[in-house]
Amino acid sequence: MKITAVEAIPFAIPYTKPLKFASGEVHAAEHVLVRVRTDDGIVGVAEAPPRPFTYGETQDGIVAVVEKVFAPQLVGLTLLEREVVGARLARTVGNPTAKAAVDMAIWDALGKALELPVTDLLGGYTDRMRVSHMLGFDDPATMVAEAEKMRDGYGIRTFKVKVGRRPIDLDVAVVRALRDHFGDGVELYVDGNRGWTASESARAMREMDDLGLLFAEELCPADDVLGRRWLVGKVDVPFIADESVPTPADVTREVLGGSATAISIKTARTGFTGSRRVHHLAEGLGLEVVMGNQIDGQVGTACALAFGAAFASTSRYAGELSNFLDMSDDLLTVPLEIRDGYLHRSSTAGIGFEIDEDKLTKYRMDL
Ligand code: MUC
Ligand code: MG
Repeated sequence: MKITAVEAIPFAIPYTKPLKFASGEVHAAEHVLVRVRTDDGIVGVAEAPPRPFTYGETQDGIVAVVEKVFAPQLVGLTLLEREVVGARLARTVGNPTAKAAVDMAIWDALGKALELPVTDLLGGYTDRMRVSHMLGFDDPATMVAEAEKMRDGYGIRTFKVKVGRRPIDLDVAVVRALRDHFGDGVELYVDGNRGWTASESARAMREMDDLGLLFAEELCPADDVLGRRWLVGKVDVPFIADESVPTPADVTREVLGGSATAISIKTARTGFTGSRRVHHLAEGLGLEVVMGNQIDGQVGTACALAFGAAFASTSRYAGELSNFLDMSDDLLTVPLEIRDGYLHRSSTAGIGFEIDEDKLTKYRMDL
């Protein structure tokens, strides 16, 4: 169970349909596959998605920090020393997705060593997650057509609508078109990625008052401290903090400061160890949580699914587990399959997927 190597492999897989939102857009999954090897021949795997517009990380930066900074500090530790791993990673500031991928690859290796699924090691609550699909910026008719395709093709009935554009009327028109088209047959919530001001957000939420929204997420910047607090006090649905809470300490600060009333848990940024801390913190504070998506491929989605299925509160609402549908290809030997609106978690050891080495060879960028 001793760690002998930590590798970072950059790869790129184009999206068939780019995702556009208020803080950026993504045209290709230019991610980093992290592999942890042990002296007994086990290989744990996870992926890090660089999101420069959210965390400042880049693909080259993730490869460098994993191979040059993290690997030398982790080689020689055992898979059971995960708190020591966490303490060593914490010596480096930032780099959330690089740290998360290392953490999850170690859990994957541990599950494989113990011959148990990571979901069962974490909490083993359920075998499935309901899926929510994220609708990126487009005109109302195109976004309705996209939602219809997801409902008809995969049974998905929960949609997170990207908002935060100007004029705000365009986004309001999209949400209204979705509600008009689907009636009460779908759940809708909105994510602004900090695109609006507090007062624009308040106006938009007022105009969408009759649309039965489930949540509102990061409508304006958390750094606009008083404006955000004012807004959250006015909104009568849970206000989800996402990119404003990359660590458990940020969750405490934002929630106690009145800037959030629910949390998006993203395994891509807090791994399994940090996400478990966020989950317990949310439970202690009495907050609802949603499993979020960092525009993950199938490796990252399998990680979010493995964690979400482990606990009651993380599997209560639909998790954002479908962005990979817009990728032209992926890395798994057995692709994830959304059926009747659900993803079933794997019951094999570890996180529960295998990498197709031919596909990795095709898409990796370092050979
Ligand atoms: C989301 O929930 O915000 C877009 C930007 C980001 O950081 O994550 C995605 C999805
Ligand atoms: Mg978000």
